[in-house]
Amino acid sequence: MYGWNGKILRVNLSKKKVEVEEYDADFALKYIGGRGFAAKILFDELKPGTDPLGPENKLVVAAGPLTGLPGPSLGKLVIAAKSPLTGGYGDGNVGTMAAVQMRRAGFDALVVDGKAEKPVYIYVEGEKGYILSADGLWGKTTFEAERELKEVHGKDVGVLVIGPGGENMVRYATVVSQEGRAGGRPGMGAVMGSKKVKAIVFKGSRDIPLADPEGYDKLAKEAYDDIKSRDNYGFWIRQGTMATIDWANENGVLPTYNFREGVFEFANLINGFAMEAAKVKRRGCPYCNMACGNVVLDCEGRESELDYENVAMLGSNIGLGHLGKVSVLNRIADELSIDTISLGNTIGFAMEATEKGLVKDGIEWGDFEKVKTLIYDIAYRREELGNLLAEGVMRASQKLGGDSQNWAIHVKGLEVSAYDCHTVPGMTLAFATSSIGAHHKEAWVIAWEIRTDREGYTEAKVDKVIEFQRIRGGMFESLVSCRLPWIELGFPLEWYPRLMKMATGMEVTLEDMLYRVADRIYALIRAFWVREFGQSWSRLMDYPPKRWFTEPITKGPHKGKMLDQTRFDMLLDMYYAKRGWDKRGIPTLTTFERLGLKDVAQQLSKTVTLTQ
Ligand code: PTT
Ligand code: SF4
Repeated sequence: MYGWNGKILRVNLSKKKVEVEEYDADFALKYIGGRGFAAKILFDELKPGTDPLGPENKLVVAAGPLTGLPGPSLGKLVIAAKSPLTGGYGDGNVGTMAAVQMRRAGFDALVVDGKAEKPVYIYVEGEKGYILSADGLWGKTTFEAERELKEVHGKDVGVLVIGPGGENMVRYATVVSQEGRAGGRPGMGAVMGSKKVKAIVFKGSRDIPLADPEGYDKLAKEAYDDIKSRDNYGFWIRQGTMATIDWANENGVLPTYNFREGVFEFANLINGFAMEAAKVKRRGCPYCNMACGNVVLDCEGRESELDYENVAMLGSNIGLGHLGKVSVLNRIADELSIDTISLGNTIGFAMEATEKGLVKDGIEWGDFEKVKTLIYDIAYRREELGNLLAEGVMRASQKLGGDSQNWAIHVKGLEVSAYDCHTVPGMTLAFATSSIGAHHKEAWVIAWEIRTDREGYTEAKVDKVIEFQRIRGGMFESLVSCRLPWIELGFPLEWYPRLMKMATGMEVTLEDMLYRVADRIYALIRAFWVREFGQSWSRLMDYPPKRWFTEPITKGPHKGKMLDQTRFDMLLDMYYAKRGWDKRGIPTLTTFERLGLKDVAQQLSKTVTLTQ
């Protein structure tokens, strides 16, 4: 094979065993890489009911056939496992040298199984893997640990690392790299911590075998030039995702005060221009020529890398209108390896619970000093409130009771990311049907929706959600490649099959990737969820937070508006029908067969009755 290395490294920590497994072209073409590989491995190898924080869960780090090649924004990987936050399939995407070095070390994926007796880190080099002692590293922040590992193994190694949040199994602990890249919102860092793995270090030295290396280089150069010639390139380089603060506020979708409102009175103090004033440098993922990591100095004089989601969730959503302070919270979250989205969502929830008297001596809106302490309490699971919030908003609301479940803003247990949906039914459907819980990474239809027909409940919106899920959740997550060149600068999708052809020698068309591979991955992930929840699975799992249906927005241009439950249900029915899923949201036998997943259907039918 070309493009793919054809090898997966398997590390069993309980047995202290490391093995190399080979896979063939059929597997590669059916699942491509990244999320496709991870979903297949987790469905096939995890028994239903596996404890996500137990040794039987598996952590999969997976790349795709283009990952690690010089070329537009190809330095990313997927990290996946059964999620301790949701109980379903979980994954995240990180841009990191670890992606490049894993591929250059000869592997397309790493699967970690079992649990170490004492803290360890996994070191991969020269087509081999080693389990090494993490004595002296455990307890350190992600920044400290990565620096120490680089001192030992060299500054060019790729490192995936957790901090105290992951070690203490905060259910939304993430995995961090390069002091400002993070991935795995649904608790992938907690899974690493449960296995006592502090870090995974990759060092590569070989070239990835390509079908046409010269042709590939020429094409990649043209692709880079195309990106640079795009109209929005200059502004993107200046603000990156931070420009979204103004856009979201102007359009009334900036999450504010625990998703009660869509506009924030201090938005101009945390927007892209405020960021530009504090910016000291720009960083990015490997091989990216539109690097968007905006590094600012926070108000403690330390560097912090900002993105829209971080700032919205730790800014407007918790009532904090001061970018320097938001930057401190963001940097601490990275040091401790806690997902900023779930963190800001959960803290916003705690502030509302305090306001409503459900939490005594809790925390007020915008109280920076108290939030800072609370983040450490969450990471170390100390104090009652810290420990409660470390469980995530779904479990916290179940424990607090009252009507708090109505304003616990999550889907399937994953906290909603930074878009208020009181007035955007299409984006609501996107959150509801995302394959890991409420994440915007798959169908970010909101900009299109606001531009076209904001409040309509239309078939066009269902089509758009599915189209974006195919492109973003299917193609980009399996390739594995950054989607921002396409979504932000209009870099055409047609480049990817061309690059694939040069790299792999295989003719994989866009149609194949979107209508076969992507749909297959969605059905497979859905099967994983349904198998886990068994008889208790129902379409209610795909319902968005109650707040958006029951409490209208009270401020801004959309004052008085909210969603309509009956019409949302109609959208959901339409979505299921178009996907070939039944009214419970379960793929039918015909759908599984059409996607080459007969074996999955057989497995799943042991748990639930499948319809024709
Ligand atoms: C992603 C989610 C996002 S999405 C953001 S900011 W965004 C938050 N970033 C966090 C962070 O930082 N630190 C932290 N402790 N927690 C964080 N949680 C949040 O995680 C990121 C970019 C961004 S910035 C986005 S949109 C795009 N995401 C991509 C994706 O998902 N897939 C893909 N093929 N390409 C993507 N390109 C863009 O990458 P999750 P990164 Mg991230 C510090 O992880 O779990 O997927 O959630 O990867 O390397 O940091 O790049 O406005
Ligand atoms: Fe990474 Fe940003 Fe480049 Fe995407 S555009 S690869 S997120 S630096």
